[in-house]
Amino acid sequence: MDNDGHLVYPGLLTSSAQDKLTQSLEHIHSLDVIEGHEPNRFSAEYDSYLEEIITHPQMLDLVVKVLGKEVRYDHCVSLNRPGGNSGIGWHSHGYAEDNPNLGFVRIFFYVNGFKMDDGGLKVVPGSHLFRDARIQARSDADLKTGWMVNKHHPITGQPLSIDQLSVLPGTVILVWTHAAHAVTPRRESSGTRWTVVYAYRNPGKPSGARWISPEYEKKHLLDSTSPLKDFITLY
Ligand SMILES: O=C(O)CCC(=O)C(=O)O
Ligand SMILES: [Fe+2]
Repeated sequence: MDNDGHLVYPGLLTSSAQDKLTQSLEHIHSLDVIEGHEPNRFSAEYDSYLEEIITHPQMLDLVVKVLGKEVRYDHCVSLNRPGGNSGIGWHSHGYAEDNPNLGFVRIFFYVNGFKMDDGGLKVVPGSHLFRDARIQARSDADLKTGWMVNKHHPITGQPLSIDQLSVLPGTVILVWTHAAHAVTPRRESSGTRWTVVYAYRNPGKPSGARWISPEYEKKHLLDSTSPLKDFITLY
């Protein structure tokens, strides 16, 4: 995770979790968009199964392994991509550029997986180490001749390169928020790629992506009997 900027757990989600997640994501997809309360951006507030995952013991165990004990929940966004979806160009996200001790991790649940040329995630190993919140390019060629030019992996010394992933259904992928990433278009003939992302961070700086409604913020996600309550403050 720290060398590459991402970590893939192939087929980690059980088939029952995959089924429930698909139902939840179909539900989110079917809801009307209300200005300021877009269901896809506030997915956990619209679906109790998606909400339960924020504090699932295995999820928090994973988050604590990556970020340490001081963690905050940041957002839960559905990233469903129907056939014909255009994907997204190269970009990174920002958080605490001036303090490498503050981490921000995105945990993607690729419920029905993807192929590299069909709604597939692309990454640049080592790119997260530059902590650059402004990486942007429309194509692989633009990234190679632009941001990547003359850059080497700060740990291995190798020239940076693009990794095109293909993953099984039920795959979970962790990505440090500053990593360069992009998504290939979904083929017209393919069904919807069902995906949800959970983001967590170390507290210390304001987060630009913190899609939590003021009402939801008042809700106690960990009940008073949870052993995790003593060391995790989710908000
Ligand atoms: O849809 C995806 O696979 C990734 C979307 C993305 O770039 C993000 O959520 O940060
Ligand atoms: Fe992104």
